[in-house]
Amino acid sequence: MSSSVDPVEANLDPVEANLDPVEANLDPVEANLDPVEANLDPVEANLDPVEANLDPVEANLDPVEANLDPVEANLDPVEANLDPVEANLDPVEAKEWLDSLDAVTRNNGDRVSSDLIRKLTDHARDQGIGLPAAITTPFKNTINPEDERVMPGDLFMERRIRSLVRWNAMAMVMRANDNEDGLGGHISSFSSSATLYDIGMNYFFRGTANGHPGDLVFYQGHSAPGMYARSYLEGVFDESHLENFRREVGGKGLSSYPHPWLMPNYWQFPTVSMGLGPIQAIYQAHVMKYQQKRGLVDHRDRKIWCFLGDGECDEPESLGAIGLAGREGLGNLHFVVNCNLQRLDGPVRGNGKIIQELEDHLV
Ligand SMILES: Cc1ncc(C[n+]2csc(CCOP(=O)(O)OP(=O)(O)O)c2C)c(N)n1
Repeated sequence: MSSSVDPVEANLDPVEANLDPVEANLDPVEANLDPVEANLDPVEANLDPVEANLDPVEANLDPVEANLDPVEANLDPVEANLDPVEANLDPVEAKEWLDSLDAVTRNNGDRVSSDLIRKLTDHARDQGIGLPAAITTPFKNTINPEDERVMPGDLFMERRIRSLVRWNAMAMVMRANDNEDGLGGHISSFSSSATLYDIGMNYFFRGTANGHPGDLVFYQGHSAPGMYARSYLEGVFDESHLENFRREVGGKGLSSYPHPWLMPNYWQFPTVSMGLGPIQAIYQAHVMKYQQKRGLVDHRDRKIWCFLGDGECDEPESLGAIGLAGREGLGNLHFVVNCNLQRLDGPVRGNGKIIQELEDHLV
């Protein structure tokens, strides 16, 4: 059919009229045309790029949204924002493994699941399969609730004593700061470790009474105010000692930090230069074990406790000799790390996970 009439004006179907829909300015979707042939951007045309058979990279689509397997789409998993491990796994197979593990946990508990993973790991290692570095304990609570013992003491009285200790430590430091400009001293290290020390004092540390040689404790240097406040309640110090915090030179005062030269009858070890405590504790434990094994000194079941800060762990001395403790199996040594996530100059390892990172070194 030939006609001098414009089919659009004449309101004719352009397809029937055999017109190019692009020239006729028609929506190619309505005109039922292949957008690729019509040379249209499939995103504008609102077409599924998979149906339109377009390369999602050219179409500038997120392959995850386009529901494409990034491996097939030949994308860099990092650019595609995919976990590279997942990008390497068959998702169906991976899900089957995860479902199996969930079933074991549901039916037999966390511990059996954990043992199973350990067995699997040992098996893989025997086969020479490379494994990622492992974090091995559920740090939120390393003692399973069913294994927890009931605390034997009077918890309410212990809490009351702890509150008095905290209060006195705070008052002593604040007064020292008030009374003399630039004297310094702070309370935050002890604030975050008061309960740790309290549990140690009440249940674990042994003195020399009853003929026991006594445990050895390396206190975190900046937590000294808490130790003084407790000793005040025990009657070791009177108020004038607390009034002279950080002014021990005249005789009746308390040194800023632990040091046996400054307070010979009180402190056993110097600790405040960060890293000093932990490295001394490791070698102390090493020498004591050596003496014990050779029958030179009977230390019985003496323990060495080392309290340190999470920021302090960045000092090379802190963990530099920790391999020695592992190799020699120094079971007489306990590290207690006060992970309060802060240090004087900012957060501890800003974007890191300090508890897991330290666990990796220490467990
Ligand atoms: C070798 C050394 N460098 C610097 C200092 C100064 N300093 C005192 S406390 C502190 C940060 C301590 O942080 P952390 O170990 O996390 O203990 P917190 O007080 O947070 O419990 C620094 C850098 C120091 N005491 N020793």
